[in-house]
Amino acid sequence: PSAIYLKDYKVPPFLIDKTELTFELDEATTVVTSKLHMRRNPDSTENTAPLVLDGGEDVKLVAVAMDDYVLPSGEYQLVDNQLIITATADNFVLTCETLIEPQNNTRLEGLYRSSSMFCTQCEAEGFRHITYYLDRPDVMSVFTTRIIADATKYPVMLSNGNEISRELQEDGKTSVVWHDPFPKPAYLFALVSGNLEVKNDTFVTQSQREVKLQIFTEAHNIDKVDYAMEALKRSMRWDEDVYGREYDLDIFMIVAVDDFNMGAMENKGLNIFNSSCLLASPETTTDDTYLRVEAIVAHEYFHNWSGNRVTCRDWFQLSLKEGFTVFRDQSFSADMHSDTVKRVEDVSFLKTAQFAEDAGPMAHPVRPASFIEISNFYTLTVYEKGAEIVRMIHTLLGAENFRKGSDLYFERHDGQAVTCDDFVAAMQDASGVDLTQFKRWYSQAGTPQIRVTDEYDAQSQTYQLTLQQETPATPGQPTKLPLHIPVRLGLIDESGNALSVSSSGHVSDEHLLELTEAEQVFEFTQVATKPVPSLLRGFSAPVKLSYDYSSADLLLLLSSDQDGFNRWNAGQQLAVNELNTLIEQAVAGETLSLTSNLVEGFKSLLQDASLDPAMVALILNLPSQAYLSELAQVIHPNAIKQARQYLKKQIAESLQADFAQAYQQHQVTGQYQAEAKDIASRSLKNLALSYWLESGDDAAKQVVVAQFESADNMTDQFAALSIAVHHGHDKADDLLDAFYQQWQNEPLVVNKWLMLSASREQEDAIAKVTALMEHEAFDLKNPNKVRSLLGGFGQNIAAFHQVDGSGYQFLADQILVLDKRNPQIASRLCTPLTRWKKMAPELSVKMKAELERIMANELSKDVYEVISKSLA
Ligand code: B3K
Ligand code: ZN
Repeated sequence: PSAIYLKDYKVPPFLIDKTELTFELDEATTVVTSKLHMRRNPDSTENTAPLVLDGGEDVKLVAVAMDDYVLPSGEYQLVDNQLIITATADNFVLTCETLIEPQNNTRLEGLYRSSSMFCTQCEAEGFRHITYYLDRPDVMSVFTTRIIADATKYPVMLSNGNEISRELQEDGKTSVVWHDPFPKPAYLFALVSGNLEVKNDTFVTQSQREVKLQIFTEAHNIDKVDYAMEALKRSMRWDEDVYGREYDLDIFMIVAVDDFNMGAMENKGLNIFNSSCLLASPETTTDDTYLRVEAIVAHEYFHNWSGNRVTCRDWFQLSLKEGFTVFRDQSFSADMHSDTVKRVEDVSFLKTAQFAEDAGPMAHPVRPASFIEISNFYTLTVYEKGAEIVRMIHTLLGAENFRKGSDLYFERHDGQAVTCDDFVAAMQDASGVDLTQFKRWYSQAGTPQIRVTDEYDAQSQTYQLTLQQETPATPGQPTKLPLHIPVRLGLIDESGNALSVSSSGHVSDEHLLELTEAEQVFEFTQVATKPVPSLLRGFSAPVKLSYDYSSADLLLLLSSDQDGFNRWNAGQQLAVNELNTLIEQAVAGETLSLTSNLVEGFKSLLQDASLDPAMVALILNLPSQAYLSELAQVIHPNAIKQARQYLKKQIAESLQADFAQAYQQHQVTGQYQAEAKDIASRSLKNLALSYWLESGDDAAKQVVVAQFESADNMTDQFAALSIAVHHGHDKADDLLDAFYQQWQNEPLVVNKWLMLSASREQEDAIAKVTALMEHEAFDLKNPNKVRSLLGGFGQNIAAFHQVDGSGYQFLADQILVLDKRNPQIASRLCTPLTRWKKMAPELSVKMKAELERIMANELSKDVYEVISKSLA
């Protein structure tokens, strides 16, 4: 397999003005007929280039004709899944008939079967598995789609746009035609057909147009779509209010499918969702999942403008739509719930997972310069770091100018396929803010590090901050240039009061510094007393910032900073410092002992009634195994685990009474609601319960069982179960069994059970996971189940990191099996193994050996790219 490069981009030599498709649906063999109204692209210099259409090894060409002239086999070639026609006119209609096999499509790209229905997934390059096409996002076409099927089996037949006809044919089949007036690239094409139930609603847009809203599921799930429907309406309203964006078709449809490689897909007018990201009910869905459903419904809806009306020129520009849309959905969720809680959760995820990616062998810029398989680049870097870039633009421009910029972007590029540069240019042109240097964020990989030192002069009441930035080398990028980094900060005095100080003639208790040099000094005057700096408020840039805080400084920030995000961050830093000391002790084989006053800090948090319980829970939740691994120079998984367990126990024992009390205090009464206030109480209550049980109090044991048995919602029931499983409750086995018995007919709940069971630390964990793969609840064909079971196993530190390498071997075996069925899923499973260089030496060699074993096989492009780059 070979790489393709951004620098080689050329405009397409041909365009497709209209695309007419006919699907004669059949499980075994579906006939696809396409009529492509094509012409040479006047903007291309390659005016004698042959016509090259993309296909797939699973597409069988039956016939091809040009303007009704059926091409004999000598007048076209099939090479490497491409259809090549040398002699073409300037304008012509190309007709192709192809055969595809939906029921044998295990990659879940193109047209495939999911339980009883037909559905599609075409992003990024899935359309070529349906028929030969110019399968690239800068070829935008107006689609008309005819679906012919047996309506007794498949009464619902959907595609993009509006339904324009439905008729019964002479042969007894039904023929339905859909027309989408908005030109779109093939990756936004969708088709769904099945025996589905529908929930209907309407939305009246700001210009008073009535839009029909429909959510389709299989019959047994239709009672779980109310929350998604409400979330959709909130998203539609929010996009009008905040971005001035109105929905443009008369109908908007969402379909839930059980087998889906990712979360969801923003096909024009017909979003397709993984059922795990759409369905919700209090009894079966946890708070986290409720929020996720809302965020993903919003995300896919927002793509209608940021992605569909304005799309990407090429796949290197993926973050143009993904980074921007993630920023939009994050802002939406913040507005619906708590701004600070949302920011903490997003940053925590970024620092754990995206920072690890940016420091690993697959590190790449937000706008990658090359790839072997684009599916591998739907990454945390493109999505989450991409969103941070847009957020920094928002910070640098201010809300008002940012809105002017987004208005200009949508107006200037409506109906076009554009680049990240076009996005930045609109922001710059609308605001007058120079973003030239800022654009380096798109092309430089790696997490920048900022070192901060300070100096206070009491006499002149001046305070100086020196900021140095450096971005580490990443694969293919040995040296880096300084970035344009917004650093939001405030200064506080020793009692925790905000200091109003002057910087560049501007007096305020908060300032925005713009770091653009490798080293820069910022001066503040009128600083009455030696301050403690509260740096990078709200995490104003995706960087690793270090400043030599004392424990006392951190406790002060934790208790008094005006910025809620930085209070959390100070708490995290205190815990990280303590844990790192414990990890060192564990690695050295010493007896563990605490060195800081973290416990006292936590005690006052628990007793501070003025705080949002959600924030208290977030702060008391110890830094994860994964985050500590990201921070480590060399990862010692067992030492990290030991350190976390020890610290948790110390805190639990010291504050036993406080946790017992917090548990009682934060009970939620009344009907279940997925709203910030209740979610906050449940999160603190359940966190308190986990500490309380860890403290060894027998009363807590009974409370765990009682909560499991009496809970009227999945959040509380599953929290009780997880606590029992992870804290060695003697009833853990019974509860796991009871849970399965209760929920065996709810696949999404069973998936949670699979994940929890696989993550349970036991002597014979690998055998247990192997047995689960044979369990009736497991199905290798279903991506959600694979993710649950193998994802859970990845969190099972003792099992996955067995010193004999058997955990790695087990995962490698599964990757090899899955690669034959579904390369995208196989490739994603490789991630834990790619971290081998950072592992403790005895583990590192074992991991590497498994990578080499995988590499010795015939691999998909997807897995090949990840494994070969990891070994490089
Ligand atoms: N755009 C899709 C992702 C497509 C998956 C590619 N393999 C979902 C989203 O980001 O909205
Ligand atoms: Zn997206």
